Amino acid sequence: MKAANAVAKILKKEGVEFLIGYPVNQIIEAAAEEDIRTIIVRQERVGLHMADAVSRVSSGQRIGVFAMQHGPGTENAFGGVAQAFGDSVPIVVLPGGYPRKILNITPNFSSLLNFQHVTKWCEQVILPDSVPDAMRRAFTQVKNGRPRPVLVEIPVDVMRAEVPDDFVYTPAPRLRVGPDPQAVSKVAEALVAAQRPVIYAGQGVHYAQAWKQLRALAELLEAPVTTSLQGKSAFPETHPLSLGSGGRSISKQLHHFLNNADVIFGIGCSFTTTNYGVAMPKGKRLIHATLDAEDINKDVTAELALLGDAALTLEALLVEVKDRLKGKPRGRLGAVTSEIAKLKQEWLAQWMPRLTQKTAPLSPYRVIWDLMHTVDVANTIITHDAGSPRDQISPFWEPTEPLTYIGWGKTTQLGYGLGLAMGAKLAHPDKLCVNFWGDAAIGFTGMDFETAVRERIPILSILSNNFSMAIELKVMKAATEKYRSTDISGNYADFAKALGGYGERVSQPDDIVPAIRRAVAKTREGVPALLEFITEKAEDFSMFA
Ligand SMILES: Cc1ncc(C[n+]2csc(CCOP(=O)(O)OP(=O)(O)O)c2C)c(N)n1
Ligand SMILES: [Mg+2]
Repeated sequence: MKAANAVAKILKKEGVEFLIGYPVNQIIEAAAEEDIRTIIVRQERVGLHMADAVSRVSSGQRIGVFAMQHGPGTENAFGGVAQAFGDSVPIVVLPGGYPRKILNITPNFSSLLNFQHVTKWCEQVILPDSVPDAMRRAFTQVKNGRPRPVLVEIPVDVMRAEVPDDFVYTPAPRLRVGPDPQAVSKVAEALVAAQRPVIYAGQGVHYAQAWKQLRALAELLEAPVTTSLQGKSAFPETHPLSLGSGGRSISKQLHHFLNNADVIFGIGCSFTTTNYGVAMPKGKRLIHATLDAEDINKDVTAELALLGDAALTLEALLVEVKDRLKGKPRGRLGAVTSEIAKLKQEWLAQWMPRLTQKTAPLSPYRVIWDLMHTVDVANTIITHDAGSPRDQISPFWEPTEPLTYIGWGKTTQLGYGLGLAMGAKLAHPDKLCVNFWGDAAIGFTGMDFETAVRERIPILSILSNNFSMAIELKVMKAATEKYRSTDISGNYADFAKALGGYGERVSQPDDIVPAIRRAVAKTREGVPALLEFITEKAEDFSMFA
């Protein structure tokens, strides 16, 4: 058989249900022959974002796969792979390569050379017979260790070359590594001794599906829990021990508890320094549990550390902590939860005028608040975008179920949210999948709303249209005043309709909820919907100096 067909057979064996791609790449046709649904996007970046979400919302149990052509397709895909690398998402990328006689000859784009720094595994296949080996290596890497993209570049003439029909392919295993028992004892001791511990959960908890264990440890220690943006929804934010998630903007209770903590225990997180994550206050004792030694002592110094899968780590800690507590509760639950509740109430009271504001143009906070109180949050997967929408929604959206919020921001490409919502919908057709974005963000990837229509991926897109790059106003004062450099324009409800979807422009506060209901109903009929809310150029965020 041809090498491209061998790849498709391997994808099938690996349980891949859809191949997202953009022509020309022979694997697309070969996948269709294998009854793997092929989904064609409008540009490579969005397809990668979709594959990314498939992996994210399934804890990497399903791996998103994307294929594109050599040269332009591969060049244009760079952003999508880089975003997945930045946010540590396991995807398989299958670019074509230039024919072998001009492969790696200037000016031809080489995936092997150019994707080295945004993948954890990057291979170029020269011999047709090696295609199954390369795929085995790629799937083994993507299913194990730190989640990150892998890439196999197959030159077009190799794709067409014959490989033996009788190759044997066994799906790659998923292997877990557990922490050093002696280190676990030390950490358990430190956690039990801590007076004001805070647990900081990253997306490692999602990938290990360790939500129950996280909750058990928090309840056992009577310790409050926050998450990174990527880890958001790893702990129910309606739980009395929840501080809400980290991010650029955060809740008052999170700010207060982090600053007053004696020990911060990071589980399944990188503690990476980023604008879109809460910075750990100076002078705290940090305990760092993660899968990847690369992150230990990278941006913060860890007093103690554990290496291993988050579920195995938490399970080991639960045994040791229980052993030390000997059935006696710490006795601080009431005090801790009432302190959280008091701060939360103060914080919400401060924001309530914005969250319920009755003005036009609309307060984006009102849109978020009404959305959260209109949809079924437990059965909704929502993501933000770059720009103000992320910083507006992340502190206020309260996920109750795991993997119902896709948070991101190690790199923050405008327009990422649309593909994420579409990928989430592919993986969970039963859930309402929403992206909340601004009018600059839609400028990057908006055309792929047509993909949602054509491929029957009925997402709900919530657009905050303030006719501006509002988040840049403060840093572009002269450019705005002299040249209107932050102004942008468009009628995106009409745009959605023109592409065959449902579109509605909403400018009055009383229309927000009815419009959301109509749009959700449309998604249930299989029609993607875009609600364009005409919003103010808000510049207030829940940020603490
Ligand atoms: C690809 C890319 N280029 C540039 C940026 C920098 N950036 C972040 S937000 C933003 C403007 C956001 O405007 P909009 O989406 O309209 O949201 P608003 O702040 O107006 O609500 C820019 C230019 C980015 N995040 N991604
Ligand atoms: Mg805007």
